[in-house]
Amino acid sequence: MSKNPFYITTPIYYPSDRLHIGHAYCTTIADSIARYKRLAGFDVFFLTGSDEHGQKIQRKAEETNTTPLAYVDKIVASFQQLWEKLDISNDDFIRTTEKRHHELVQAVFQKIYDQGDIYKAEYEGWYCTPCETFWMERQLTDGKCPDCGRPVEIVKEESYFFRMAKYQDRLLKYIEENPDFIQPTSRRNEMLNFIKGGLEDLCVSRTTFDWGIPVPFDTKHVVYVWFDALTNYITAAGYLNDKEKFAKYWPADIHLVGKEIVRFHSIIWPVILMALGIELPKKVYGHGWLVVEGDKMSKSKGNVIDPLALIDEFGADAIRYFLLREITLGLDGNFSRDALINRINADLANDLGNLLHRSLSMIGRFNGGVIEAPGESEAIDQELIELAGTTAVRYEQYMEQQDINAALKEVWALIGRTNKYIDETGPWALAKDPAKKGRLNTVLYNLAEVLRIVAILISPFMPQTSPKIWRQLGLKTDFAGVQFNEAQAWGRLPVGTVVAKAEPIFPRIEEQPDSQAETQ
Ligand code: ME8
Repeated sequence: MSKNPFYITTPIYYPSDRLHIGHAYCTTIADSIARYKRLAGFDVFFLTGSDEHGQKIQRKAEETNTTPLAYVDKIVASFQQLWEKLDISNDDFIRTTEKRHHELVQAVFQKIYDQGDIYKAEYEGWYCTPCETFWMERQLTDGKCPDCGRPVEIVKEESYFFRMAKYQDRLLKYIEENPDFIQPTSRRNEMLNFIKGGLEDLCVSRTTFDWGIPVPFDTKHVVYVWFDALTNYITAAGYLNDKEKFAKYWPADIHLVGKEIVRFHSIIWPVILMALGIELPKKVYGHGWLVVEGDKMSKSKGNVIDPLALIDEFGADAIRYFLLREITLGLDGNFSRDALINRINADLANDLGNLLHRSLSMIGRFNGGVIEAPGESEAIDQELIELAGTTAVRYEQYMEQQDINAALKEVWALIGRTNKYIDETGPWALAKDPAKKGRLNTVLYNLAEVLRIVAILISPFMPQTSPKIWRQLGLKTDFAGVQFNEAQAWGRLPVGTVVAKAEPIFPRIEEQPDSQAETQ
């Protein structure tokens, strides 16, 4: 039976600088959704990449006396290194400087021009280079970019324009008829208001610099970097080049992006697709921003958090867990070292780590490491088994709505309940009484079984931890082949399994909350 396809993307990040924890946040969310979907049996295509053209990159290269390509090559290598260390399971990495993309952008631009939706005129207005965005005088805030607050510069040049205004009514109707298209709802409302304010035709070429894809029929122009960048999503899906792949994966299921670029993805991108006669993506999800100790990250403030340093210090899974658990998707969230350490100690070392350690130690001590067949059962066991069942059901519902935070809370509620189950059933007391052997076996089996289920449920978030738990439980199957439905069925743990010696999976971090070790 062929699997259902699922296509998810992150923004393609600018290689103007190394990536920070905010980029790692977005990519971790997308990776967790992709991993969950694979676990649930989907044929997943997960794409990330780099957005390498434009004035901002050209200027950065000039400042460092290198060519733009040499400049981005180096930074893109650091992206790839970061994704590897963070255990990101992307299926493709697209660079907009690749031939496959260059050719596709030219073909798309030509097609839209040929059908009369791109025309030549003169652009006179403002441009924010850091955001690579055109603004009209009336849109500026105190003469500055309304998105980032930085100075804008005047641009006056011959340009090609894309007839966005023509598509305004169709776009509005589409958004109104598809309430899921822009999420969360707050972003959807913003976009609806923006469109109702009137769409202007968009300037889609530049002539005052050359680091971009030349307009095929007028090569003194380069294609506007956002037009070029957005198209990456169809390049990688095989548009015009791989019919079968494109038919399978397009339309994308989710474009996950930061809230500041929802506008590009839910207005400019759909109109490009409408002009091409291609279906629109199913969902554009705008996640919130990560701030650091309450402040926006910026180089000038010196508070930019390097994810590589954090991974080296705490491990990828701890960082992934923190980002996913601490911040509710769609809302802004705070990154602080203290909060990170608290989460590692409380949730990972204490709750999860102790559950594993206590359970395996008891199976070792009382049953020689063998998971015996359960004996007598009591109401408290039934309650635990039911909770494991409802946890998997709710988890699935939350993950289908991309509510990762809520899914994690469910898993931790099960972990918390199971730790309490140990205290309430008191296996150490049962072990002293030979008449209670059957009861002891039931409790120990249930503990191991909850851990088996937990290992599956946390695997999209903590891909290195799950196989460790699996191995410690003595399970012989390869964790990579596990499917989500195995977490929904109680009693899959084979009787007779011999557990390994308990090894701590998350050691406690002993650091005073006020100490400031280097993470910058
Ligand atoms: O906008 N908190 O690239 P970019 C959370 N090239 N997420 C953050 C963040 C923060 N503080 N800072 C950045 C671009 N991000 C374009 C995209 S797509 C066709 C082109 C994440 O390098 C967030 O997902 O500026 C945001 O949308 C993205 O990085 C912007 O990355």
